[in-house]
Amino acid sequence: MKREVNGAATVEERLSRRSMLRRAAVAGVGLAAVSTLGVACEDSSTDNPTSQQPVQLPALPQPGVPPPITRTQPELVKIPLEIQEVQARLADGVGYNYWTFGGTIPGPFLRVRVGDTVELTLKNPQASQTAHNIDLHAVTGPGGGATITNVKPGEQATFRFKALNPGLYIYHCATPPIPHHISNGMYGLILVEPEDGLLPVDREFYVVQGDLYTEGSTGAPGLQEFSMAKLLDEHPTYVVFNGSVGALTGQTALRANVGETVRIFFGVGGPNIISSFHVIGEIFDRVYPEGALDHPLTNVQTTMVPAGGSTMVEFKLDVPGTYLLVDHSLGRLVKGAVAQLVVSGPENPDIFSAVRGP
Ligand SMILES: [Cu+2]
Repeated sequence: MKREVNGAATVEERLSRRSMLRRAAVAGVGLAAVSTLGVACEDSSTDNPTSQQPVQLPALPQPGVPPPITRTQPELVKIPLEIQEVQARLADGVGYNYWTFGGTIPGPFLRVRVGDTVELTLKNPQASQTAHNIDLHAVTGPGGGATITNVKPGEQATFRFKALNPGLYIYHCATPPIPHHISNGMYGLILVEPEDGLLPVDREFYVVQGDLYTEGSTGAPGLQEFSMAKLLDEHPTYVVFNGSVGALTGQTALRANVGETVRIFFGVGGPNIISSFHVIGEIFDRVYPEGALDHPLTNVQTTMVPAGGSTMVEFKLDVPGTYLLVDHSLGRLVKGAVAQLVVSGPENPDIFSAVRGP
């Protein structure tokens, strides 16, 4: 009996060592995120029963941010939203069957004004595999709209709500099993602007964190299946900004110039993981905690964002270079939780300069 136990332990140790090595390889790439971020795919065929050949799938497009609202009176705002279930890139060599609002993760940035009546139509195309709905946290009413918008493939539904409370709110699918729908990409942000609008800034960015659970381990190649067991254990395979590893890096990095003030609308779709949101090399001049727009904090390093919650941060850019947006639970960097903000412009040696390098 002892031999068997020891034998089993040895195999387990060996598998665990391999897994750690693979993760370390991935971590190396993660830490080199400034240049080439991506989860490297090491061949895991020897120890991973779900191992497959790498797949090269296109990345999902990135959603934009509509301009600030300039009108001073409430309106009826009609929002058509179509669900899209799409196969796309999760990481280098890794694919996933995403479920989305409008074909992007996060879904479209919805921007209305307090007092507006919103008429939202949710359409689920015939080609979909499953039913969906939408729960917007900006809604006052049962299910946040989910009870009215349950749409099977080929159906559509419309409901109206009055935006009573200004703030930055998550919306998500609430069809059971809800965390599966959220994990697959069904979340986004709706901004309800206060009557006087927001402070003017030079640029606005839209970033939402989410956690994914796949049968294969982090970086295991191929089209990966969803793992309910890992979701229930709250052991994500990936923690990402905007749907996939490296979605906001390289060609699709956030970009701004020295001297500009930027705003990041940041949400956590989850379904499980809370974010310690931080920008390496910057200090948030203003943080609007939990998406409450009334009373900003000033001079904040890291702000906590709950699952199903948001924050809005603003800061002025003084020094050029590449800044990393991270969840400061930094193990998640290895799982994809990093984006780049590339700042161009003249050096500012009064604020930052090397005196003597290595
Ligand atoms: Cu759904």
